Amino acid sequence: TESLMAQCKLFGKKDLPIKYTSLFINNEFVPSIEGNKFPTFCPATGEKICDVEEGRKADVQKAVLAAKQAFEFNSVWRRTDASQRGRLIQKLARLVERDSEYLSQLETLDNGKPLAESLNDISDTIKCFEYYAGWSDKIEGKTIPVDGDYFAYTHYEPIGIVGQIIPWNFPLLMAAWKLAPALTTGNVVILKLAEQTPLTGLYLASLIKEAGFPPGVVNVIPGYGPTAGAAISEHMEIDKVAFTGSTEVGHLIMQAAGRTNLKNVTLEMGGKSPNIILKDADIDSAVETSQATVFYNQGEICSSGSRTYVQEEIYEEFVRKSVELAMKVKTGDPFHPDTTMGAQVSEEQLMKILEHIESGKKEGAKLECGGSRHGDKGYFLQPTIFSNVQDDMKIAREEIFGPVQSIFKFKTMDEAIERANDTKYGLGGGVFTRDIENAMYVSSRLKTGTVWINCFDVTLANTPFGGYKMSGTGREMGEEGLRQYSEVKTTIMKIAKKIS
Ligand code: TXE
Repeated sequence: TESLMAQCKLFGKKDLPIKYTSLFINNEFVPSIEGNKFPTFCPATGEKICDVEEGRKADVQKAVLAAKQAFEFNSVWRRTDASQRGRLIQKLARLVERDSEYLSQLETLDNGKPLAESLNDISDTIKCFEYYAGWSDKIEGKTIPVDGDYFAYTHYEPIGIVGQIIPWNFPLLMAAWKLAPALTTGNVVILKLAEQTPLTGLYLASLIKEAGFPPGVVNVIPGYGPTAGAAISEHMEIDKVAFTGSTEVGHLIMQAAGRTNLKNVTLEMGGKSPNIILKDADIDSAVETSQATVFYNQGEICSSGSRTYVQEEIYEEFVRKSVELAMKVKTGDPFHPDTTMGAQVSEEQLMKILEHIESGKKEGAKLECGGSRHGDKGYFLQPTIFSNVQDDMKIAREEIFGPVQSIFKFKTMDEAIERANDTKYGLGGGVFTRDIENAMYVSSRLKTGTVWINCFDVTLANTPFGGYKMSGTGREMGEEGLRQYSEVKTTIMKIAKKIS
């Protein structure tokens, strides 16, 4: 807390040094080719922090050339032992740890989330690098007992040049989720940062160089989606694109891959995750966790449990307790240690959330608390709760991506399951109950990539994460995450007179 107190004094001051604002190509920080720059803003004040070099198509091309060279046969990277790749990633984890105080401040400045949450992100970032570092020399193929005089085996090879496009809600952590599995499997990367939050990713680039990765292995491009992002997804020499962001842009990325070189695509997109509270649940814990999943990170979480389904017997009590709890949220200065909710990332996101709130009111949901902006500067919102939400309302169907809890009432478990699955999304889902049979019954019927039982939004480096339906394709994290960055090669060799 003492260190947090010291850090909170920084708020509003412009003395947090911003060290890196240019593109990172071939282990050098370089200006953009066309000389464009774009501003990045502090969401807590609405003020500009600094200008950043804006990467476009020509810069992506330059990064591809660097990556291509780094991936040539006999390059330093291709000749690096798997265990050494792991050591480099471990080193990167240690450097992030060394600079975690600075990185957390920079994240809070650029993204608007409370400092304690930025520190959590940094800790998860370190765990992600550590976890994948350990895999580097443990990714094993098979020998396969085939018929005839043949010897057959498989092994995993890197896919090659990988484009990665990340969002702004967990800027550093999303970079780690993308980089760690790609690097442990030996790929080379072009990482496009979100235009709203380029600063921590650029700082990370400097740590990548310091850790000792060879030039061209990781290239980092700050820039916009329709220019830099599209240049990646359309590039004929990029072998794979991994994306986290809106479902709308996910469509564009898959189309771009389809139009061009059919590059391998993994997508992690939006959600409208159901959270089912059965009447026998530990109600206080269910209230607290259900709220945390929609208020944490200002509600800017793809797997947020944004549809809270509560069984009718406990509905009134659940709503009342949720409102009481929301009253305790401390919104404001994200550098202040008491703050539990920071600012939305941008004015655009703030406006989008306010529009959703208006539509909820208009369509007849009951606004229990919040519903407006908080304060007169920055992009803050009051924590908001709607009850009596109906399944056909806009706030029940579309991703809000803000601190808005929608509480629905249901009668039977089967009804709740059916309504929970009635969505185009399928990222996360949850159930709160003390009955193990009901927990397993619901869990097996939710059409979602992850199900949480008596918890929500627990995401770990070791467990796969991703979506069913229009929430995604492919998985990140865990052993599954490695497969998304590997080609499996089968080798079949003729041998003389095979015996058993
Ligand atoms: O997302 P975009 P936005 C959801 C959330 C949010 C909504 C819109 O509901 O309110 O999406 O947010 C890059 N080709 N999520 O507009 O545009 C862009 O530069 C290639 C959920 O910020 O999808 C950024 O790097 N790339 C989500 C990244 O895509 C393109 C996190 C995400 O931005 C591109 C963020 C293009 N044509 C938003 N256009 C999650 N799943 O966690 C944009 N980009």
